[in-house]
Amino acid sequence: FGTDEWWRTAVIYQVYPRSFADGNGDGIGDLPGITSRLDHLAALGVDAVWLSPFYRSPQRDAGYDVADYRDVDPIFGTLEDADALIAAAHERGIRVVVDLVPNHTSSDHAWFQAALAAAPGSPERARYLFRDGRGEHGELPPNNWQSIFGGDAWTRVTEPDGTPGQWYLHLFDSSQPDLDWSNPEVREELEDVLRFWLRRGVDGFRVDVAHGLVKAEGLPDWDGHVAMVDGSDAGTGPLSDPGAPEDGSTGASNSGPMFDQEGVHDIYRSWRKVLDEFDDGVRRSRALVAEAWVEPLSRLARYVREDEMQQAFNFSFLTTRWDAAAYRTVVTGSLQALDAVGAPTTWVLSNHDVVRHPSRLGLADQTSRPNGIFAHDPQPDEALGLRRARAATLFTLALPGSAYLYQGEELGLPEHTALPDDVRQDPAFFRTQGAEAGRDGCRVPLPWSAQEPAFGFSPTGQAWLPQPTGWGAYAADAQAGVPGSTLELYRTALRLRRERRLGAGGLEWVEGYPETVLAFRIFEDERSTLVLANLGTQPVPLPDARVLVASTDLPGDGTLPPDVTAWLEG
Ligand code: ISL
Ligand code: CA
Repeated sequence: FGTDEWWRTAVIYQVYPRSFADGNGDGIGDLPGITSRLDHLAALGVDAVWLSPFYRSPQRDAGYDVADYRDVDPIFGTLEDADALIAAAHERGIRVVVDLVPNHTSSDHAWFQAALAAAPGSPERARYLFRDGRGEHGELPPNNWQSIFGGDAWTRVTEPDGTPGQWYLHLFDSSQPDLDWSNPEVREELEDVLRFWLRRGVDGFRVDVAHGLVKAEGLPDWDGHVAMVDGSDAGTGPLSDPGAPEDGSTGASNSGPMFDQEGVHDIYRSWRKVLDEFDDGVRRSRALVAEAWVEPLSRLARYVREDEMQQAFNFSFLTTRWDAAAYRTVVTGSLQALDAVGAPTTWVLSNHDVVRHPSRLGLADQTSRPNGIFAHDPQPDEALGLRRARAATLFTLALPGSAYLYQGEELGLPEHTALPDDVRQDPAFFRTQGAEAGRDGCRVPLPWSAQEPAFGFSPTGQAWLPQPTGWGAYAADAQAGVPGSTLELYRTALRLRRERRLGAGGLEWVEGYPETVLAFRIFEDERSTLVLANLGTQPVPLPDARVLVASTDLPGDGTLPPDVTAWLEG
């Protein structure tokens, strides 16, 4: 490891533990499974992994409902397995970022169980947001907030004496009670959790719902928009169209009294001090990355400061239409917003909450669902989607800053659009009464081998979600070493990105190409790389320069076909 600020240009690969690799054959991915597949990540050429939650949890929201922040859930393994994974990753020069879920605990957490057993007004209740209901008998929720997964954001408890009692706030599922971050005990406990994992050697934290921890004083009613996980709008009362932000960001942000309150920044400043305690001068800069659905990007940039977080996810590409002007706006807006605070931006095309980008980009109508979750109906054009996805990946990996990859995108995996309702597990699906397909379709267990049971995901052939037939064609062993495969494209792109230090480069737009072509140069040291992405419908002539890599085989007639990106010398 170098002593540099590694996160500035890092390619960070998201592992979703339950779907990555199953070591013990119960059909659920686990930590030993991840360790056994680290060579895949080393060969891919990523700088770090981000592990979605593997802590003790009833798994009602796939681990984003933590019952014990200091232990590994038995389905994923043990603390020793976590130590072994961290050590094995470090041996390969791969840093490890873990997920921290500070906005809410699981309702199974000892604190919440104690709160239920205690009286209103007790210190046990004061760690969460318990309030008396409105109405004559307290039968109405304390305010009108809606859960991001659908329905009221409040659930009423039965008091220990058997009478109907107070309500508690949950921005997500009712099994995810929100913590009260104005309580010093909550702050101390989570800082101690940071230290617990830092002592085990992690290199950083991805902070879940980073914009949500602090709520407006008095928890006032709100008649604005709540952008739901499905991209629809759960706003109560009169809706005003917020319009598309001018910097091209998602339009799917959360705003209102439950999000992006000034007080959150104070929390992250003290976290940063905790991380800096562990600055060893070798693996310097343990990093914090905010998952914050905040806009405009200038507002997001406020999470990324010298004394705060190093990164925030830039979700803009999740909602960008296949249109060169739209991408140009996002690139320019993102670089400007983050340059202003002296930090690199991040680029995200897929994650465990949104439709995989090969499917998203194959949809006829890409504008209707800002957060990318399918209704049951749309059927993407998978061939077109994959072609565009490869082009999108290639120009994204050339951009200055840090890039996040979601497991399976290096295999070109599409969304599983045909999961039967009775196997779905996402609470967002259940709480919307199945009106939306939910997020299971991007969480299907990975195919490692075309030949083995469960495509090599599990030694027994079990898989917690069924894999589509035909998944074998995407298997890692079917693509490794095959020229033109998506896996080889990713490997080549990451190798060139590292060799040519693209993430650290400066971007300059190149004139003289049609409007429908993204054309830019990345300058690094004395060299430059020309990137051309054809988002139009006609081939365009290529300049007379050596092609370093192209997202799809070039025809050899000196043109760049539609839906293809190429990197060229100079
Ligand atoms: O409201 C949103 C967008 O408008 C959501 O994207 C929301 O901010 C997001 O769903 C938060 O996601 C994270 O926390 C959730 C968990 O279910 C997700 O998997 C996780 O990524 C609750 O912990
Ligand atoms: Ca397992």
